[in-house]
This record gives sequence, structure tokens and C-alpha cells, in this order.
Amino acid sequence: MCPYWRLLFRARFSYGPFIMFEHLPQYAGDPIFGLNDAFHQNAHPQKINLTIGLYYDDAGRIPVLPSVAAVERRLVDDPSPRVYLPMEGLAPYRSAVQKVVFGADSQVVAQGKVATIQTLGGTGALKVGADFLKTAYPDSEVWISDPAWDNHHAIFGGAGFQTRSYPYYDPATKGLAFDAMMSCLRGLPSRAIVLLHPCCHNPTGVDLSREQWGEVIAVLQERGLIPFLDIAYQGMGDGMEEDAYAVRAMAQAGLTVLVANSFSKNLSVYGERCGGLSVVCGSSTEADLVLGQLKAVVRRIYSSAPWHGGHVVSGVLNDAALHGQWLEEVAAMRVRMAQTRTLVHEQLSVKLPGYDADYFIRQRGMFTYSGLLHEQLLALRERHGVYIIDSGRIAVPGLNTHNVGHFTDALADVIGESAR
Ligand code: KET
Repeated sequence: MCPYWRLLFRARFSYGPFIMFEHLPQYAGDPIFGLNDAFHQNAHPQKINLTIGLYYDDAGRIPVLPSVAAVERRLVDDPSPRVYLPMEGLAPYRSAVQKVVFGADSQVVAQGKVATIQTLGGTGALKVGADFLKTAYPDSEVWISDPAWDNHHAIFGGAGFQTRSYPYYDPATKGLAFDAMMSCLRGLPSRAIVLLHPCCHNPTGVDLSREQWGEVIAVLQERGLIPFLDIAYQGMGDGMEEDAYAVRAMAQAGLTVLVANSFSKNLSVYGERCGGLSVVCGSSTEADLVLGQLKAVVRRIYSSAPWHGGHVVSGVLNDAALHGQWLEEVAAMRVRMAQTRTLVHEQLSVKLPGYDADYFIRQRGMFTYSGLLHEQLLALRERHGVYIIDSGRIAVPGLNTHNVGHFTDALADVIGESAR
């Protein structure tokens, strides 16, 4: 056979199915979702899931909030067609986001300076914001707290940015490394993007005081930095209004700021993918322009946000009675988490007398950063069925009055063992 025919013959008959992707690396899995899956496979009778940022009630159930269920019942009977929403999302949803995040009497909102879109959860908001910023400031770097919610690096890295870390947590005090953080921020070039958590910092549970926020705002202004606020736990720290302090202080100070908010946790609608992205601009003209750019980003990545989730959130937030009910529901979650922290602290002071467990009550929101060592985390999983992610971050809502005794026994065992 001549070489040409041989080639053709081999191409046609000798090869099996073409293999195109075998050169790709195995996905290592996500440190949070991966361990959550491992937990579900464990057969330990007293196992406790402290991996993922989900709110569980005292019976260990993820609640369907009664305010949400009321709107969902209405939606079942609503004959409206399930059309595509506009690229920017449902109008009453967007105005509700603005009220919750910036306050009902916000000046910047009244002046039309805020461009807000409905997004696919907080993650979607971060992604749209990242793509938007990449168009506006392609050469900027994104500064993320150390330690971070890992997905911050993944999302901004995936949008093409170089990501960097600023000091945030001091392991010695299990508190804020404020001086180191400030000296890093003071050295950043103009238009650097700084990712900040207004409340309930993930993963540490360590937040800034109002005075500290004042100092951060001054540096952001002086250096011409671009703050990007990720508020995924509004209402879980000190209260719905209190937790938004940093957002509102920055808006009032006249900063250009991006805000990604999530309703996953505070409305317990994780899988409905409900969040918002707001950009506070210098004028209403600029806000219109920015809104157009956000729509363009949405159109090219997923076109529009979900109808059902949009109507659920909008239905709760825009109905005065349901809104009030929701605030009480969030307060109940917040109080239960605070009580759980106190309970752990009390029990550890008895079971582990020399151990400083104050961080449990000092840190706020859904997470506590334990500083537990790798061997201790493994022993907790293997011996006691207590699942905590590798960074030592504990998702507090996995604890309740029924399992806290097992948890503190387990901690006393592994920490006591290391001390022996
Ligand atoms: N921001 C932060 C800081 C955050 O902790 C989460 C979720 C999100 C955004 C995502 O929000 P959503 O609306 O779900 O897209 N964190 C928890 C779940 C996860 O890792 O995705 C967690 O840290 O366990």
C-alpha cells in the first residue's frame, strides 16, 4: 500500500475512539464539598458534620423558612408563565436587594447611584463582578484575606486576575492581624481590588470593629483602591442592619464599591441560587453605564437568573408581614448559633480546664477558626465521626444541644491527647 493510503487506512480503521481530554489533570475536589461528601459516607452513629456553611436547626435539619414556604405555596398556584427574566433580573428583587444591603433610607440608592442585578447566589455575584472588573481594570491585582474562602482565589483567578493575599488572621491571638493588614493595604497601588467581608468572616469568624472599618475606608480612599465586599452571612452576626455597617459606611464615604450579597444562608434557599451584585457609582449616569456592562457579562455567561428563586426572595422581602417574619426567623438562627458557642465554651472549660476556648465566643457568625492540627482533625474524623475541614474551620450550625456533648468529649480527647 502506498504511504498515503496506509495513512488514510490507519486513520479510518485502526484507531479507537479519539481521546481528547486525557492530558487534563484530575480535579482534586473542593476542600469543603469534598469533605461534606465524605461525611455522608461515614457510618459513625454519632457523626457530626461541621464542614459546610449550611445552617441547621437544633434538630439538625436544614430549615425551609415558614416565610419562604408561604411564598412558594402562592407560586404553585400562580399561572404566570415561567419566562426568562431580564438579564439584570426581576425589578422588585433588585430593589429589595438594595433595601436589605444599603438600608431602606439609603442616600446612594435614592440618588440612583447603585447598579444592582439579581445573580446566581453570592458565587454568581462574585463571578459577574470579577468579569466586569477584568474589562474595566485588566491589569489590577485582587487582594484576598489570608486565610481565605478558597473559592475567592478560584473565581478571580478564573476571571484572569492575579490574586494575592493580605494578612488578616493572627494565629497567636486567634484574632485580627489589623496592623499587618493595614500596612499591606497602605502599600497597594491605585486601582488594586481589595476583597473584604463586611461581617462573619469566612473562614475565621473574626471581624473588624467600626473604628477599624473607619481606618480601612480612609486607606481605600487615599490609595484609590477598589473595594469588593462579599456579604454572604448578613443577619448571622449581630443583626441584619448591624452586619451591613461596612457596606453602608463605604457608600456614605463616597467610595466606588462592589457588593456581592447572598440569600443562600439567611433565607435558607441555597439551591435556588439567589444573590445580588451592586455597584455603588459616583453618579446615576455612571450607574446606568455600569448596569449595561453587568447585563453584557450576564448575557454571555448564563443569560438570566432563575425565575423561581427570584420570585421567592422578592415575595418574602416585598411583603411587609413576611419581611417582618423573616427578620424574626433570621434572629432565631443567630441566637441559636450564639447560644451554641456559649455551650461549647462552658463544656470545654469543664472538660479541658487548661485550654483557652475563648475564641468560640469571641468569633462571630457561622464559622470558628479552631487552629486544630492536622493529626487532631484526622483523629476527630476517624475516632469520633466529627468532620471539620482541613483548615480547622468549624461550621458552628452543625452543633446543637443533642450533639454538643459528643463534640466537646471528642475535642477533649484529641486535644488532651496532644497535651499528654
Ligand atoms: N461568599 C462567601 C464568603 C461564602 O462563604 C460563600 C459560601 C459564598 C460567597 C457563596 O454563596 P452562594 O450564595 O452559596 O453562592 N460558602 C459556603 C459554601 C461554599 O463553599 O460554597 C462555605 O464556605 O461552606
